[in-house]
Amino acid sequence: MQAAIIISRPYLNLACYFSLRRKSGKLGSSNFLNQQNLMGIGLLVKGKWVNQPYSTKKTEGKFKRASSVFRNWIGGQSFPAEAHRYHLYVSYACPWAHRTLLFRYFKQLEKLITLTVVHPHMGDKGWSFGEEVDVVNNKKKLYEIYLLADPSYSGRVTVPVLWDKKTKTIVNNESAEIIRMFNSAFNHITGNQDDYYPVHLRDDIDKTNDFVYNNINNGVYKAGFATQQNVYDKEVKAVFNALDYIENTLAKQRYLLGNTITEADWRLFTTLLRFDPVYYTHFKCNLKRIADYPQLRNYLRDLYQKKHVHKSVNMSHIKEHYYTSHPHLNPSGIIPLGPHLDYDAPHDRDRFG
Ligand SMILES: N[C@@H](CCC(=O)N[C@@H](CS)C(=O)NCC(=O)O)C(=O)O
Repeated sequence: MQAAIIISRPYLNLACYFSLRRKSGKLGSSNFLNQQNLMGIGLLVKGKWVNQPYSTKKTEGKFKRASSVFRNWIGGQSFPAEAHRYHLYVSYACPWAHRTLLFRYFKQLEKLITLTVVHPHMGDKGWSFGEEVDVVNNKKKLYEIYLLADPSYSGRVTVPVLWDKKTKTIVNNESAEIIRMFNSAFNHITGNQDDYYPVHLRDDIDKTNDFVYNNINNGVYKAGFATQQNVYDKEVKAVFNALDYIENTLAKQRYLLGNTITEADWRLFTTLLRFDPVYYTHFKCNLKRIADYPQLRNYLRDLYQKKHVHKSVNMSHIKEHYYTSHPHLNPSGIIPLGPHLDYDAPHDRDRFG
């Protein structure tokens, strides 16, 4: 009976379902399953934290990601590229934040741009620093950093965040832009000229990014957070159509844009890495695993084995975050033990040179 309720109107009836279970004594009083956690993640409204999960009420069961709010650029007069001035807040779990971690390593910015990693569990009041000390602002929760930048901020409190220690504000909280800045803004300081967004490939990179973002990076979220069967069906099919398309491309060339590794590869990488351990089960993207695609599984290993990439990957954080932070998807909070993955296994991509 209760299962029928949850299947017919899953999201709206969660609170009701759990309150019935609690009254009937079937639900323990563990920290994980308390009422606040059932409310899920929240956001800031005019500077006040409001417990409010992503709602699909007005979007016919579809998950719509909000746009990032802080969109300043390093390199101009307000935010010049300077060593030791900027700080990055990330989660190891988040695929968007993961991009910025990768570029911080690739572009030798570790000594110039300091780092704070949030706790893997995103619970009541969103991301927190857990045991990690926020050495820059000495706060406990990420939303407090947003309030330092704008005391009346309204919006989601997301990672990554690029913080300016000098003016004490958020420069930018959009990963796609942060990696572009990291790609070139500090070149004159580091001497590192590696370019993941070369001028002659920009149009193609932008088109590929759009395709990968809509169908794969954000596609898995649209499938996983859908609250209507027809929406889920459509989104999952879009994910796998896109993966099939890329599988085809990668049968002919080493990387997405040919033989040059670009930003587009790294943006795809962070989703592929999480696919089999998380999205396949947690977001129900289970028509195939990446391990079932001969090109994609080798491509994933190829990228994983590039210099610095290991340092950016924390699989236990990834799994802990997803499986414990979305109680509407995984009410028990149990983290699956498998699958056993070996991204260090040999790959066949050298055949393209
Ligand atoms: N557009 C943003 C998206 C960042 C994002 O959604 N991050 C997630 C973690 S994977 C988050 O912090 N979510 C918290 C929330 O939405 O409340 C970017 O790419 O930087």
